[in-house]
Amino acid sequence: MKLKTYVARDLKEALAQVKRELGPEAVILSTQSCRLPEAKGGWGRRAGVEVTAAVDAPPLAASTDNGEASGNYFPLPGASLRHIQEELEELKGIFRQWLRQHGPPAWLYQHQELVALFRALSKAGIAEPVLRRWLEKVQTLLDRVGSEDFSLKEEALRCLMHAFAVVDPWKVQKGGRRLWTFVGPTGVGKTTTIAKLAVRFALMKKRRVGLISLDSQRLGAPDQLAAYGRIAGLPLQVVHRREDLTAALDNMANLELVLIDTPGRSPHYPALQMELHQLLGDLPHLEHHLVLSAAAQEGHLADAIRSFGVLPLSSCIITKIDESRDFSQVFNQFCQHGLPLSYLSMGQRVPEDLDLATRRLVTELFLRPYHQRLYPKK
Ligand SMILES: Nc1nc2c(ncn2[C@@H]2O[C@H](COP(=O)(O)OP(=O)(O)O)[C@@H](O)[C@H]2O)c(=O)[nH]1
Ligand SMILES: [Mg+2]
Repeated sequence: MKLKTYVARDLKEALAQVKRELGPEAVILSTQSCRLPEAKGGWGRRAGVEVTAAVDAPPLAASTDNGEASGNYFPLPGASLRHIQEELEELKGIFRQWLRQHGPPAWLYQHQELVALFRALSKAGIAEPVLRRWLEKVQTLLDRVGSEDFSLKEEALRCLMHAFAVVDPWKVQKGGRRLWTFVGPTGVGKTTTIAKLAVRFALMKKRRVGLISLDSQRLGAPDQLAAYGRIAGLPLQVVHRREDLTAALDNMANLELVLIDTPGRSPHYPALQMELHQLLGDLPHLEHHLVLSAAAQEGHLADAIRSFGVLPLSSCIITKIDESRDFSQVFNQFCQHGLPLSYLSMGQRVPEDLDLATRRLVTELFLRPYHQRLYPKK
């Protein structure tokens, strides 16, 4: 880390010095007013500003052997050097985290509203790669707009909103019937989400909806869906094998939307991929929606996306948002993965507690604790 203190007449001049010498990645550690030095030495009466800034030093030139490709600082001849290297990596991690949590880059200091947004993102738990990509977009935005007068904060938030994908599954396909399967771990809310969608599309949007349950392994599992089907007056078929599923889909050929419930499985279940493939693989016109709980750990989300990703996933539905205080894991995961979000479930009530995922809603959930400050009521 390179650390340096600059004294200038005002903040703008000091920041220009920082940027010139340390580059745009520099972070401001402190600013304070001071008296400017006089030409003949000593301190004069004129007020100035003292800025201390730091920048992450570039790695030392790597040695020619095994450390080079990975960007390691040292070669790895022995355990002690490896230990030092691990310590350095750890220190780098701590420094990066410090930067993410406390350090907007110097160039951002020209725009206090963006500094506030940077701090909110860091505190909300944004992942470092996501933050870095956002800063790149903001920098491009600033280069493009120059000194034009418009809401920088709104535009910078828009950059964040485009860091992940959303989709309205109904609108993806124009006309024709939709065959949606719901896959995911056990107990995440697949059947409940199907019930919410069934009631909405059948009773509120007056669409012709049918239900199929492949969830036949748990005792009483299809009963849950059957109960919702009865309330909404919808046809339900319970099937056990792929052949039965094809026949059931033929029987429902006149319906506009068929919602297919599947058995829940842990992403670590060894036979998961084979089972999914045998049951659903290559069946034409099926759109697979992965259902995941916001209360799950980030690693679990990543594992589920990977394991269920043997099917071509159309979207992900996030449930139990009401049970999770921190949306950053979901947010980071979907910024980095690219799988679009379609619906967000925030409670058990059928059909009320379900929303279409929009860019604004997802961003608001992520920045929930800073909502008042970032989205003041007009
Ligand atoms: N708090 C909360 N509970 C939910 C939500 N969605 C589903 N549940 C509950 O989670 C439990 C399991 O739901 P279920 O639909 O049977 O999960 P499945 O095994 O994936 O089909 C039930 O008690 C649901 O009421 C949600 O968004 N928030
Ligand atoms: Mg179920």
